Formats: sequence, C-alpha cells, structure tokens
Amino acid sequence: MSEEERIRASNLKPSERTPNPNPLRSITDSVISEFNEDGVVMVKNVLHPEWLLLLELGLQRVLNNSSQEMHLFFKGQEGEFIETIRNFEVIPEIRRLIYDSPIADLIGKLIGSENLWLYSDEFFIKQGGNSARTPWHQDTPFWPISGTQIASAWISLDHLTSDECLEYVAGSQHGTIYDGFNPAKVNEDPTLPHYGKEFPPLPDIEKNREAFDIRSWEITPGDVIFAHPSVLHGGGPTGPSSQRRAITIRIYGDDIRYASRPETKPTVPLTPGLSLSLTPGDPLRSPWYPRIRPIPSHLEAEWS
Ligand SMILES: O=C(O)CCC(=O)C(=O)O
Repeated sequence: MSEEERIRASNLKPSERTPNPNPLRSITDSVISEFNEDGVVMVKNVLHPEWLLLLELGLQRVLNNSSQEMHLFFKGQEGEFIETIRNFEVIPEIRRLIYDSPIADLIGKLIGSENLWLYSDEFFIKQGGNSARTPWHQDTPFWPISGTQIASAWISLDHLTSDECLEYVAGSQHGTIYDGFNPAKVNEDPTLPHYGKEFPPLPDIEKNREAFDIRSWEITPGDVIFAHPSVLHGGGPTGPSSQRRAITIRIYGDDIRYASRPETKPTVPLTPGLSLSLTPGDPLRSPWYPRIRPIPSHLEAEWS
C-alpha cells in the first residue's frame, strides 16, 4: 500500500481543536504537584494532530504484518486486545514520534530531568467489539528499576468516554508494590499470588471500587495522561462499536537505577544480558534504553 493509500484507508479525521502552540507551557507547577501527589495527571490538547497522524501511521505499520510480534491478550474472545512492545526499535514512525514530538520534553519537565532515556513503548489496541477490562496492576513489579524520575505517557488515537479510558488509583504509587497479574494468563484472578510470595497479592479493587480513589477522564485525541508506573491502573473496556487504540511511552531521568526483581517474575520487556552488565544500584544505562534527550549527536547530524 502506498503512503497516500494508507492515509486514505485510515480513520484520520481533521482536527477538531486548535493546536496548542506551546505544549510545554501546559506542564504548570500545579500539574507537577498533581503528578507528584496522585501519581497521575491528564493534560489536555498537548499533541498536535501531526503527531497523532504519525502515531496512526506507526500503528498501521504494526497491524500491517510488520515484524512486530503481536500479543493477543483475549484470544478467542469477542473483542481483540492486541499488545506490541518496543515498537521504537522496528517502526520508524514511532522512533520519529519519540525523538521529534514534545512527548519526551513534557515528561522531562514533569519529572525534573534534562537527561532522558526511553524505558519502553507499548501499543494497547482494543477493537473488533466488546473488549474486556485491562486487569488492575502496577508496572514497576515487572521493571528492573528503582528511583522516582519516571513517567508513562498514555496516548489514545480515539475519543473515549471516562468509562472507556484507562483508570488509575490516585496516590497508590506511594503505597505497597503488589504482585500483579501474569501477562501470559490475563484472564486469571489478579488477586492470586501469581509469582510466589515476594510481593503481596493485589487487593480486589473491582469488588471494592468505593474504597479506592479511582480517576479517569473523557479523552479527545491530543490529550495525554501522564502516570507514574507504580500507580495502580486498569480498566477501559470497549463496547460493541467503540475502539481504543493507545500507546504508552515510558521515559525516565537521572535518578533511575538498575534493581533486581524476583527470579519468579520475568521483566517486561525481557532484557537478556542486562543483569550481566549492571549491578543493582548502577544508573540504568544500556543500549536497551536509548538516550532521547539530549538527542545523541549522531542523530542530531541527520538534521544538518
Ligand atoms: O491501555 C491499556 O489497557 C493498558 C495500559 C497499561 O497498562 C500501561 O500503560 O502501562
């Protein structure tokens, strides 16, 4: 398919809002305080439609039988939930998005770091009819890191009601790190001890929703949710005629260090060899985690 045909075949709609000429100004002191207190904040209209177009083209390449491995979470069920990770490495549009769009700079301002590295990027695509909730979980039990200067930007290509949006338990990043669900067995009860006893089992948040300060938002494409990866999050089922095509881009700063995880808990994504080159407590530096800011000089040269 030619580039032009790909654009015509896509769902791209003209922008319904005036682009924000200075997205970095949206990261105000009060946004930073909300992020630090609640572990999550939604910022409206920070991504120009051009970046959404680039993201949509990247997603089309992923779905168009690229070399990306697609993980189907709800295989055999009505709605699909497709996940692909490390798109940066194989999808040129996602690489461009991460280097050239303001996403990294927005996160840098939020976490207070001028040096920035990519932890991972991951597509989460719900389409094709009713697609079930994403189980409640935190990300950090699966990530070999310690430190605080890290945030995930969750970006949806679709308009979402607050019921279809990802949900977050405000403030939970300050509390216990729980065991969480097993990504290979997504339909299993997330409160079961999946990985041994190193982390306590998750509470049953769905059965006791009123006991938790759950946040979610109505989303217009261009809005971005920034979340700390230790905040509990889940949810966002889709209905018979809705879809939710989102990417999460995780970026970290100076204080993030390598940490070990229990052997029973495989890290996501897998990083074979990392434990042979780093000792717990070392700054997290490895080709697995490319530097994004300042832009490496060999990449800057591409602009001249
Ligand atoms: O979009 C989803 O359903 C899951 C997103 C998620 O777990 C994440 O961004 O870490």
